Amino acid sequence: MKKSRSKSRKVEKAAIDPMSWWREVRFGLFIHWGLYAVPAGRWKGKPVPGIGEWIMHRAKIPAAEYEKLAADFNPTRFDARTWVQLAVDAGMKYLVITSKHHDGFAMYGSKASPYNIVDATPYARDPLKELAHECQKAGIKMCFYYSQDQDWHHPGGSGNDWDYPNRTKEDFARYLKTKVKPQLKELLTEYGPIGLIWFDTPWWITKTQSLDLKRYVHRLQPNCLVSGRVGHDVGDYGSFGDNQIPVGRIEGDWETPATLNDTWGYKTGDSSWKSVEELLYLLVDLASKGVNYLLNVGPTAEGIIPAPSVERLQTIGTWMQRNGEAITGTEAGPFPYEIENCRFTQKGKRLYVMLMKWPRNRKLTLVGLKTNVRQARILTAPDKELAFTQTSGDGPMPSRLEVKLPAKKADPYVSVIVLDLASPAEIEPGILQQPSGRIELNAFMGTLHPSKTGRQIRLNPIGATESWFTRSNSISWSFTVSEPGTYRIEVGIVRGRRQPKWIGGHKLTLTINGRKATRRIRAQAWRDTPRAQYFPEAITRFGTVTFERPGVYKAKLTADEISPKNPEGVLLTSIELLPE
Ligand code: JFZ
Repeated sequence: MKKSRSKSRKVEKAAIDPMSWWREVRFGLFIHWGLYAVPAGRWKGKPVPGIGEWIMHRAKIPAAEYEKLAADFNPTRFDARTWVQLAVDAGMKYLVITSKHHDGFAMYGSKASPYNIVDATPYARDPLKELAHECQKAGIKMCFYYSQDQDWHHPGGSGNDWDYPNRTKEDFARYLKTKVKPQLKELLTEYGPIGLIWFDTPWWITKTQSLDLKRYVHRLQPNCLVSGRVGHDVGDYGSFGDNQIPVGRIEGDWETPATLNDTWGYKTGDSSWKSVEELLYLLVDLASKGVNYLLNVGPTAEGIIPAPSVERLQTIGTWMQRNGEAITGTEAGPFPYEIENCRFTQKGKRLYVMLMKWPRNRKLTLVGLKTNVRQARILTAPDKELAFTQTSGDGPMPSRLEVKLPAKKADPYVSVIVLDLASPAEIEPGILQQPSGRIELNAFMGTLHPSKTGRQIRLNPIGATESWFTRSNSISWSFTVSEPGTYRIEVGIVRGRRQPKWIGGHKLTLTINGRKATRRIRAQAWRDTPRAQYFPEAITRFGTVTFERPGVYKAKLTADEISPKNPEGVLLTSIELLPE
């Protein structure tokens, strides 16, 4: 997978690693709140498609018209303590709120621009000051989202081509100097200690300007982190795309921003709320991969967080109060790949096994864990030891652990089994056949064979292939079969970040155990993964393969034709071999 991006920043004054709190917390509250909550997804009586905070852009509303919304923005029902308590009760340890989104409106009392909630609205109070105070009292980190690049109200900001079609690079540099840096200085000198600045959409900004902003933030508050979207990979940690989730454990420090429905800013019409199961599954999935989960709410123009958001966060909080030990302060699990129905985190010699569904056979079966288990318990029933058997690996048969489980699942949503080990978990290397018989050839577990010239196959941040545009690139695997037999072959191709919807069309050839199968990539079925809602993975069936005996086998995937319609090339996540 992509090499670590977290560069340990040499900060003379900071005695501790500024990243340490961030790695500890794992779970934060994102808040998108601004003038866009007033129209709430409708303009001139008509619904405006897309995410709510983009209404000015989607409806091409002139800045002179949009700014009149300020006169109607009076969130009298806002209560900072209520919002912060919601985060605390949900087990969230940092709060990131929009101080200025792309519409250019500052949600705090800014002297650098009169276009702000204190000077331009009847509310005339500074909600971020009140939130900062409540966060400090509650002991959670106050953080600010700041759109450093897009600013649809400023002639120098990017993104508003309908009012400012002739904006130049010099205008943009002036915008950074006269609005962005003065506002960052206000946010970093008037609101107490700030955990991080969440920059966004680095479209126009140059690498020099990104580095300058990062250094500016660190000069004002050496321990304040800078998100990956400051641009040009110079952030203190990596930011995935919205709702983007890696396909396996990932090196370095990464965060996934995610919505509870399909919008960040409030929209009256968006009721596509995710279920608590989905949200908890994402929490444990991301924690198992060492990724922070920044989950968003979009408050109304009155200052109220919508009830469906509150209900979900409260239910997550109940789960966190019982099981949070498996999330907060843990590291990514020891398995580099996803295991069906299980996600893992670890802390020293303690391994947390998080079960999405309670096994019908009342057994937790794991293969590949080399380390001896000393004790097995249910996290929420620590006094009751669970019986287990453990066998070491022998040739093509990997080590195997079986833990006997009670009939009743430990939690209505995700149950946590604690394994206390003789030493920190050690995993058998390579691709192992799972207890269900499934063998998964993940792209990030394969060997890439880049072409000698031209664009070369590589892994993208989520661990799928990208930049695979020519036939001279390929990928191969070596894997262990424990159970001889015949297996269905399913190739998974995911939607790319720059594609409005999933695109197939490639013609690929798989050579496995001496047989070749060539297929045109199309969506014969869809994989059920945590990524599916936003990044669907289509399955193309490549027939079957038979293994006569246990042992190590090889596979290679080559491209005969690559569809030019796909701007990111062949986006392979994995090939699954499933028992017939
Ligand atoms: C950006 C904003 O435009 C949006 O309004 C919201 O604030 C979100 C959290 O961030 O949207 C993005 C930015 C980057 C990607 C996708 C949406 N990306 O990299 O795929």
